[in-house]
Amino acid sequence: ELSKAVRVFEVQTSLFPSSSDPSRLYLLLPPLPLCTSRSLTLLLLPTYLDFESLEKFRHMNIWLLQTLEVQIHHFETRQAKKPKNSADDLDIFVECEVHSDDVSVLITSLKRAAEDVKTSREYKVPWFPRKIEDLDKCHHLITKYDPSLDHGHPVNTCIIFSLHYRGDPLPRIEYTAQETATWREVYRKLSSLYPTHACMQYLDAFQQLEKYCGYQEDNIPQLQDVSRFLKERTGFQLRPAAGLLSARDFLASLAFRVFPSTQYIRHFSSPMHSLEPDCCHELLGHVPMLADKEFAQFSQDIGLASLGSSEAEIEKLATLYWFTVEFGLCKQNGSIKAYGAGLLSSYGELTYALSNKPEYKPFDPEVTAVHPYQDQAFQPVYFIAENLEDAKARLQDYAMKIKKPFSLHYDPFTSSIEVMNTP
Ligand code: HBI
Ligand code: FE
Repeated sequence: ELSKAVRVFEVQTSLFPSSSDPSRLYLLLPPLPLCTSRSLTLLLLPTYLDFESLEKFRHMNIWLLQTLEVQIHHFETRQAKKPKNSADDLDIFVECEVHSDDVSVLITSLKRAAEDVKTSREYKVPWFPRKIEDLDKCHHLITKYDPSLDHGHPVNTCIIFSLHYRGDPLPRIEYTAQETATWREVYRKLSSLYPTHACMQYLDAFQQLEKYCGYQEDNIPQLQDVSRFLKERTGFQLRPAAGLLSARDFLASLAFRVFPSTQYIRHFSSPMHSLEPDCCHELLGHVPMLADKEFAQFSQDIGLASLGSSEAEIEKLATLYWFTVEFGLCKQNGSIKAYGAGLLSSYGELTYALSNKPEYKPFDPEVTAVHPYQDQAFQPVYFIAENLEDAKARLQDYAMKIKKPFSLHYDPFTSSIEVMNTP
């Protein structure tokens, strides 16, 4: 009976972006005799096996722990999926981390130790951050700013700072008179539209930001103050970004209620237009909405859905993000209002979006996620949500249908992701 204990391994590998990074490995061991999970560690495991298996296991352990420098992250017993003879059969589930280069060595070796090693169900899950500090490893710019191209420009310091950012306090920037003048122009024009065009969640937060966070036409609010404000409201915090991040990296931040924000301001020659995000867009577009509980949850949910998802899924989630967080409209008291940041930070498009000229469709994640979008001109179509709660519920339904070999749980106390494997 017992000698058959080490029979099947199911191996899942989770690939990290570069081969020098560790890979996570999930070993699902087959049913073993009943034992309490508390008494179990991989090193104790051999005591539950017969001599032969014990030897195999001992070798494997020494080898796992010393030769390959495997780190055991998690160990648990769970009810066997298909109990064969005994109702007490348990699966032993081990999660460990090993260098990518060693994965094949490990699998070969498991094959020697076990009767059957299934690698047919091998999942290649893209690496994703599990705790907030991991975001340092994945803030890759897709448009790399080259400081040597643009010396005396005042935005240099913030950009260089963001490139080296490692979770330090957000820097306070002394903006130039010219930058403040650009902000003033944008602020004046946009705030004249808000009462009629922005949703009530936005208006509420905007009022608060004027009261507590230095939102005024003659002052560019400091990200540090804004971040503290958001943290109190919804737990969201800002993190400096030097420019456009990849969709995967950007969305991953949202999973931790971290919003990557640029800190430089658009060029004064075109105050009403900026193709790249700048702090007018972040502060006037995104920040007020992130102060709303429902919207904050919606944003985090898109982020959580992105973790470990395939490229194709990321593309869809980025599209959903685009038509909601950036260009979303919602119904409110019988009229249509804007909640998307791309709209709320663009005088021209905000007017256009609510002009009855564009095409409107109801927000439906399945449809929205695959709709082509425009990043060089006004959107061809806008999606209207019934309200933010409804958008959130629909998004959650959508996210549940994304196929992954594990389920994720966000632990707000530690700001980390718990991964529950569902092999
Ligand atoms: N990066 N800094 C920054 N700001 C964004 O709004 C942003 C990004 N990268 C990707 C991105 N938005 C879009 O792809 C979203 O649809 C995810
Ligand atoms: Fe944006």
